[in-house]
This record gives sequence, C-alpha cells and structure tokens, in this order.
Amino acid sequence: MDYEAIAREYHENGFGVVPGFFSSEELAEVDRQLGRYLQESLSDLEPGEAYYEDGGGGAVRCVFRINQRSGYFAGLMRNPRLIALVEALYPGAAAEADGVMLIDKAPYATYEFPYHQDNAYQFWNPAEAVAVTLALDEANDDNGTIVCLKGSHRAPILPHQPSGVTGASLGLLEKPDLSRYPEVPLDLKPGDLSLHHVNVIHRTGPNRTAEHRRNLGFAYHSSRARRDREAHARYQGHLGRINTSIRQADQGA
Ligand SMILES: O=C(O)CCC(=O)C(=O)O
Repeated sequence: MDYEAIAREYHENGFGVVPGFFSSEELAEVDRQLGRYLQESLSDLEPGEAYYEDGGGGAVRCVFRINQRSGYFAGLMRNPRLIALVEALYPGAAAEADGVMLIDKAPYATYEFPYHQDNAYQFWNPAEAVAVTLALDEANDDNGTIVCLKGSHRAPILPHQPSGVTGASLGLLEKPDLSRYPEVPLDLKPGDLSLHHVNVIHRTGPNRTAEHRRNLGFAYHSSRARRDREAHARYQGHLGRINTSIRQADQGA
C-alpha cells in the first residue's frame, strides 16, 4: 500500500479513500465482535453513548466510545496498520487513537448530517487529526455516504450551530461555497477506508435504499496536536444539556 500517495491525496483534497484495507475475513471478525458488543453492552450504555431512531424506541443510529467498553475495539483502534497509516499522514509524530464509533444509517432513513467540520467540537491545534472510516457495508450517494468538500480543510473553522439532528451535534450556520469547494461523495466497498481531515467540511445524505449503511469511525490525532481543553469542556457541557433534553423527551417530561 502506497501510504505516501495516500498522504499526498489527503493533504491535497482533505480526504482520501484506501480500498481493501481490511480483508473479508478481517471484516467478518470486526462484524462478529460488533454484534457481540451490541448484544452485551447496548442496554448498559449511558445517555450520550448511543442514539436511536425515533428517539429512544427504534434501532440504534450511532454508538460512541465503543473502545471504552470493549477490549477488542480498544485494540482495533491501535491496530498497527491503522497507526502506520495515520503516521504516514503526519510524519515525525506519533498517532494517538481517541475513540471508535458506529454509525448505522437505517434503510430509508431520511435524516441528514448537515455540513460540519469535526474540529468545531474536537478543538485540535494544530489541526493534525483525522477521522478514519471503515465501511462495514457498501457506501455511496444512494445510501447516504459521507460527502466531503474538496479543499475545504484549508478553510478556517466556520460558525456552527446545534444541528437538531439526533447524533450530529453541530452544523454550519451558512451553506458553504460549493463552487469553491466541490462536493465529492466517498464511494466505499466493505473493508475500504475513507480518511477525512478534522477541518474538512462534510455532510451525509439520506439512505434511499432498503439496506443498512454501517461504518466504524476511528478518531486520531498526531502527538503534535493539543486540544483546547476549556473549549472542549464547554462543548461537553452543551452535549450534556442536549442529552438531558432527549432523555426528558423520551420520558414524556
Ligand atoms: O458516517 C456518517 O454517517 C457520519 C460521519 C461524520 O459525519 C463524521 O465522521 O464526522
């Protein structure tokens, strides 16, 4: 695998795709472990760790920080090939793994994750951080894959507001300039990875198919990046308030 070419594309565009990173056997094991995790842990998760379709009652939509309750996923995010890939993006620094999340876009789900930049709530400086997405199912424009805006990782962090979409905390206040930053949907086969820079503007669309679109998102930063801890703590407080209001709505409060 030509990590240098992948890194060049990533820095040029703000995103990239790595086909066939995990073999079908490796992916089958990831899927099996995920099924086990959901069966064993879902009922124990705290508000804010998981979000569901239709508020509380539906299928799972997102599960965050899977690594905190699963030794398997804590190990997977430190998989030496994943670490080597991230270190190729940020040479001369160590790759630090921050967490693993699951996104499951259900068949015919109509919600969209609005345009956003991950660093609007991750607060890395320098912005040496990346989301690595492992496709568990095929992902394309029809089933709401991630759509990145080419070159937008060079933009500053733009004003965001609460998105109002369960599982997506923030969205851009204003629609970005698509003539300057054209949209590129990331087409993935199971086992492929996509990489998106923490500053790149991206969104996801609805799932217009009868199949699930699931992926695992791994967050990494380079050992040169520092988090603005005050801003992050303020954001965590804001998330806590959102989760309280979701809980109250579920309980009819
Ligand atoms: O995979 C998805 O549906 C959402 C991914 C996303 O927006 C993100 O990783 O920031």
